[in-house]
Amino acid sequence: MERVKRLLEVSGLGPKQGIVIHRPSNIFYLSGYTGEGLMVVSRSLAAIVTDFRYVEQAGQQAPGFSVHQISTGVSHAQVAASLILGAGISEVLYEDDFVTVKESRKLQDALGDTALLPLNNQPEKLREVKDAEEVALIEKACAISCEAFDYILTQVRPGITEKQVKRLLDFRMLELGADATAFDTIVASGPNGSLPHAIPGERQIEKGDMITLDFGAKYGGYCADMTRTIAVGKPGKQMQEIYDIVLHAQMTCQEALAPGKICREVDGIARQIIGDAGYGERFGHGLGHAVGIDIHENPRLSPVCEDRLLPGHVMTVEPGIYVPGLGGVRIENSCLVTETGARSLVSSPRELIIL
Ligand SMILES: [Mn+2]
Repeated sequence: MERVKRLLEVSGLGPKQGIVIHRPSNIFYLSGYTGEGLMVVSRSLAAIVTDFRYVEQAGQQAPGFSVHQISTGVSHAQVAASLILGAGISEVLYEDDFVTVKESRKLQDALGDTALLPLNNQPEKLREVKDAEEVALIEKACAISCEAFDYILTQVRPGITEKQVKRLLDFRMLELGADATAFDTIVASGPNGSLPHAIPGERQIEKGDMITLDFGAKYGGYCADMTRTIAVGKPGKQMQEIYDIVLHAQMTCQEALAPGKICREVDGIARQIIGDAGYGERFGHGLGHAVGIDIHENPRLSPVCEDRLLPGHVMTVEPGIYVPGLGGVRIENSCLVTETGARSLVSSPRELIIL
């Protein structure tokens, strides 16, 4: 309930105001509940509205919350509205960037004169700074991912397909205790490496290929995110050169992470290094993003993000260079910003591994 209290504080919620949460990651953050439904909180309310399938689960996962079951002909919106109206609330904040138009109309219909106003991502703002418990879960997710990476190095050889590599990597993460993969694993070999978000296919790995593996385990509801580009046999001269540039950019930017730094400026370091090396046009995405319950969270290490880094931010640092027809390199660590600097939660070596 501590997180709900903080949400009420940061939102400056008055006694006649309430908050309805629909986004599953926010519901999980605030209560621990992972099922379907919605949440209502106010100075006097902490409630989960769900259907028969999740009533028992909600009671177990979200102690301190009352659980309200919808019934035939009575929707989530109607149950939420009756709780809100019963508590004398006249203004409701909701996630206007998530709730569908149809659902918000249902809610407004059920609320009558009660105003619906945007919540302005207050829960997501709280989620930016991770507490020790959250960091421990991300660290565990990263440890599982690193161990799966060690394993996959023993499996990759000429003839194996991208899809087979993905399957082995995913299966190993699950064997090591992952709840799931944090996102769809990327395996991009040879020329496919120029696609930053390549979909693993039937291409067989060949001697001389570089292979980009972007993956992460999910553990206790939290995501890991790491990328390594490895080589099978000695790579060509240009790919080796690209690797060295990306490695230099990754190391320099990770070194630069520290509380007080402006996100845009850290991104700028990578853009400078890669630009000076002549590949500026081939690095078209941001340097990194925060990671937590969701794989992509704020703040972003992007050219436009003015946020300052804080202790407790977990940021990816993932520069890349992508050359169509040739291939690509990306190296990514998830890093915890500490009181004095930052440390990587990903321990796998970043230097080129040639199998
Ligand atoms: Mn990432």
